[in-house]
Amino acid sequence: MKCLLAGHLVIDRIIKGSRFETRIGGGVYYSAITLANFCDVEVLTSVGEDFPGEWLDELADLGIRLKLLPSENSTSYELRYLDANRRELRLLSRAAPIRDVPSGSYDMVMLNPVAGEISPEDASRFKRLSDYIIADVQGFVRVPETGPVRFKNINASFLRGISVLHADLKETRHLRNFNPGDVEVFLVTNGAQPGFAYLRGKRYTYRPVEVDVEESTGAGDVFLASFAHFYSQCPFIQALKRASAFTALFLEHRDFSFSMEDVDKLAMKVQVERL
Ligand code: INS
Repeated sequence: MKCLLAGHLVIDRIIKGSRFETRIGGGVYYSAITLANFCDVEVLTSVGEDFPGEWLDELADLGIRLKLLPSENSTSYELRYLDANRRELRLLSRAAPIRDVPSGSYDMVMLNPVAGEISPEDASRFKRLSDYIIADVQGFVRVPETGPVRFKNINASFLRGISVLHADLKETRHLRNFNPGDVEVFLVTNGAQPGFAYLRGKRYTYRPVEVDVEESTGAGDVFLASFAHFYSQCPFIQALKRASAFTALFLEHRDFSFSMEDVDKLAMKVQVERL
């Protein structure tokens, strides 16, 4: 399966209590490393000279092909964790927008912007590259200005017709002209709390697997990417259970040193209910 992912790679500055860590991040990063376990992955992004070369090498070592658009700065966020699932986000700098929509066709295209780098108009152009379009709402509803992250309401009609859309519960309040039934699957996460999933407008709730972790950076991105993969292979409820289990195992290990048997075993514990 040939997948194209677009969005900014990020320099994440993560603060947990008195500890501070600088790591590679960005929705596209977590989604790409997830999909690299299953597919042929290409990432379209934009980074500045300040972006550590060894981080890009790590992605190349995973077999991920990078299409880098030049930029003066890189996108960087400060993530201050209040507890495992609550964080304050501050945009420190922002890379150039992603305007170059490639030609060609893909089995999957995922739009995972984090700071307004993909405009709704360009998103519509990306939609022509595949019949299987996946997107995350996060970078469309954030005001792309440095400082504490603020949200804006958007006309979300450009998202209609896509296959799988993810948002966290807070972000859903900023979608105008949009109903869950406008997309095939709409995944709504709420940290460690039960989330919602809509299949063609029909509402389900699921309870994420409990994990004892210090922070949950990338959880939504791993969940979305793993769901997108599983949903291309198996029915909706099974894909939802597997994605939830896969995400829990990733958060616990912070790598992919677990097997599909582990995923399937844990998936059996995920409760899904039709509402
Ligand atoms: C993180 C992560 C999150 C995103 C943050 C980013 O690395 O990918 O999904 O919300 O902006 O810095």
